[in-house]
Amino acid sequence: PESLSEVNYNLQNAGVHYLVLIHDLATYLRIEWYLRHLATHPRVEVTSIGKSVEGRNIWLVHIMPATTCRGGRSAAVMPRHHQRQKHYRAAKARSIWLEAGLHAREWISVSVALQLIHNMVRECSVGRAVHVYVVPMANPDGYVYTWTHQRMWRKNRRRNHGSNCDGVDLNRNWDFQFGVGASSSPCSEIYQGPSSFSEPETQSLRDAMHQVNSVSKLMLVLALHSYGQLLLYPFGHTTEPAPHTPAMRRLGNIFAQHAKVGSGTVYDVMNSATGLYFSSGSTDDWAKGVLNTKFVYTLELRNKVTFLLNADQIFPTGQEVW
Ligand code: 0X9
Ligand code: ZN
Repeated sequence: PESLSEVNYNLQNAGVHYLVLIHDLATYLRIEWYLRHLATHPRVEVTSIGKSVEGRNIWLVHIMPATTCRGGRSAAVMPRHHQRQKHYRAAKARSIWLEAGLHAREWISVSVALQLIHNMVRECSVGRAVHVYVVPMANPDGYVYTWTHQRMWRKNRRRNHGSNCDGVDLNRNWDFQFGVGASSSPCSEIYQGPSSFSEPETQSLRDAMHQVNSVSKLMLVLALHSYGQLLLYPFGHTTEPAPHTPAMRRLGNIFAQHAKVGSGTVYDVMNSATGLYFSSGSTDDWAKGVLNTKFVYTLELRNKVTFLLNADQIFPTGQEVW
């Protein structure tokens, strides 16, 4: 996208007639195609953790520790997850969980997750001793709907029983302080659903996170959202400090400093109830309150005024998070 105007200019200058057939290739199908391609990499496993309301797969990308990785693709015989764990470490392995695209219209979060995956797979220096798990598109039905019907759709695509309004806010549907900072009205943008974990998307995420946490302890859970340039730490239902708040603040400030130095983008590091608004039933609060994960954040990406970013913002946003 950053060279689009230059390409247009050069084609016009050279008198070349051209026709734009596809305005943006970053569609749902294109992303699935990329994930299928990614699965052929020796350090990567791509699995479906479940299906959405409309039956789409929810993909989980597992990037294995890079302990024997020396760059390139030479490590073609690198053993898979279970074999690998016993030969490289006696202690329990550790892991990181990244979630993106839980809110349909927050496209930049999906793009950033894909960039992070790409960089991690390419660079051996990262993830030497940790398993990295990424769900790049946690709400595929909503994502597709924002391309085909309504750009500003937020929720999943549940047809709510007894209502003309569709969708459940998947970041209000988790079973931690369920219903405290959310709406019980199906027409609300922050509709919590009929009960906690009523939705297949949140059920799949919950089960996969439990599973990962039991095999390799989750040290960091990071939920990518937009917008606002905020790094939020739990909880959302209270301004009372969650466990490990000083540590979360310290690490959060390191992130913010580096983002600022790298690209000048200012991220504020705050408690989510203070920094944004009161809300509950979210991924981050569940990870902190139920899994007791030490480092938990919601990262509200660029920018500070709108969900709609110019295409030339995609790459630099990924870079500053990387
Ligand atoms: O409201 C949300 O779900 C998140 N903001 S967004 O604009 N992306 O919708 C913030 C969630 C922060 N975390 C908690 N409140 N637990
Ligand atoms: Zn969001």
